[in-house]
Amino acid sequence: MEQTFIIIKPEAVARGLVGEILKRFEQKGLRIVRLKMDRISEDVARVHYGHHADKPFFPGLLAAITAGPVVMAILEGPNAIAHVRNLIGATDPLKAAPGTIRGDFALENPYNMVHASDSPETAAVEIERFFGA
Ligand code: 3AN
Repeated sequence: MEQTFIIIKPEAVARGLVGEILKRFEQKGLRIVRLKMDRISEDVARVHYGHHADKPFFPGLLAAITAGPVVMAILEGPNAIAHVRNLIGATDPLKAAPGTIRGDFALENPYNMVHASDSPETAAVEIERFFGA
């Protein structure tokens, strides 16, 4: 069993896609083990996206993730990290295949609807960051 962490971003919450997105993870067979709605502060966003701090799109990324409430979850299942990355699709909505969440609902970055951990190491750090130990 593996756990991963996802954020349904403000643009997806604003468009009423929370149920649709959670449904896709559930119908795949992943189990929701924690779930909450919250806002991400700018300080936490700076840490969460720290690997992009030197990029020109960083201010826009911070603005997008702090723009409104998000829904965060811990999902569990065999190979949960890879399954969730497959379900959300490529980072760039233009390259995300139809049938994926980003491929079906997003047009351009930074508004790609969902964040998901990309490795066991980041999953552990992000679960701790947003849900505590
Ligand atoms: P992923 O979210 O697929 O793991 P990252 O970690 O490279 O991809 O990117 C984090 C977030 O930064 C993306 N979800 C997206 O919102 C934003 N982003 C990535 N690349 C760009 C870009 N070229 N322009 C604007 N925003 C971007």
